[in-house]
Amino acid sequence: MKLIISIVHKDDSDTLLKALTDGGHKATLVSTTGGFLREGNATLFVGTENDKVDEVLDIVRENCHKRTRYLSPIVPVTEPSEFYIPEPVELEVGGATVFVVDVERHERY
Ligand code: 2BA
Repeated sequence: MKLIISIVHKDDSDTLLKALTDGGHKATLVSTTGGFLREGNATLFVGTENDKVDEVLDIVRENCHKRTRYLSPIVPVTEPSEFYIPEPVELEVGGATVFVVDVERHERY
């Protein structure tokens, strides 16, 4: 058995959750925060049999989209602001950051 942990953009999370459950997969959605942007994202946990992993990854790939984010750098306090015009930095975020982890044991009580 595997645990598939997918970190996705929060705007994709409801569609992805629906696609997973419509496909017969069990899933848990958690609201999370990215450490770099400090913005809300979403993490989905799917526990599944080994032979279903590719099917789950296909659903994640089909329902998550890459986005471009522009980050405004903080003006250094040492720079006189009239001489320093900060250029926004372009970042490509998502579609999905996925970890596939071996499950040692799974119990339901
Ligand atoms: P954040 O940490 O907020 O990162 C958002 C985006 O910022 C990243 O997109 C990447 O494009 C950029 N970024 C992150 N750290 C950076 C750095 N040190 N220098 C320059 N740019 C950086 P993604 O790579 O698509 O990641 C999206 C979200 O997935 C991340 O949000 C984080 O919540 C999670 N994530 C990504 N890699 C991870 C990892 N190895 N472990 C745990 N979570 C991860």
